[in-house]
Amino acid sequence: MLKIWGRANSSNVAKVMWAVAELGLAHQRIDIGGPFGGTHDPAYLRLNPTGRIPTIEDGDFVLWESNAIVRYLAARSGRDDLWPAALQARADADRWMDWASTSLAEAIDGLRKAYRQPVETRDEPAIQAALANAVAVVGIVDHVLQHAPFIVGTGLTVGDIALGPLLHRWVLVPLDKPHLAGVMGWYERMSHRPGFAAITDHVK
Ligand SMILES: N[C@@H](CCC(=O)N[C@@H](CS)C(=O)NCC(=O)O)C(=O)O
Repeated sequence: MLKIWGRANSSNVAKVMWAVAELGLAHQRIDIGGPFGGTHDPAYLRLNPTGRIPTIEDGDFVLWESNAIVRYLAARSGRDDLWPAALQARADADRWMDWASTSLAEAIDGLRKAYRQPVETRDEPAIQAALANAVAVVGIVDHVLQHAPFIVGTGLTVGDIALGPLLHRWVLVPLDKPHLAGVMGWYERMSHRPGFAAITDHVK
């Protein structure tokens, strides 16, 4: 059975869990990382020398890096709708995966670091700067999603899956933020998918 190493509240593990749900794959997830520890145990480092999560074991095959895992699982299931077969649609979806892991993750993580401080060390100008940056970055996806139901084409792709946990964190940000109609419409539509709804129960 497919083994998935990583705690459920990790945004990168959540991508894999959403993919597994969409694909209907039997799996076993093992809590590791964060408060569970274990990511620097020699046995885990033999699977994943970065000491990060997620990692999967598919028989003898081991893979780490969440985006690569999501693409592998889609291809393994022959789902060329999820990881599009058409070259340009595939490149488009891949691009959103890369962008999510770099620009979007950086903006959301920066914002979370700024506001999740004890009251006495909260730096309000820094929070507002991080918020303005995040609004600009999330605004890039919002612009696309104002005119399209999914980030690429007319169906769910690995691009949406990579964006999902981070846009969920954006929605949870408890600050006075502008209403981004494209992102909020997408979020509402995704929430009807059991695989996405399940990850939002864990990722906070
Ligand atoms: N680029 C990697 C990043 C992996 C990563 O940084 N994972 C975080 C959790 S989201 C981690 O391992 N944190 C340490 C921990 O949970 O102990 C991927 O996409 O898989």
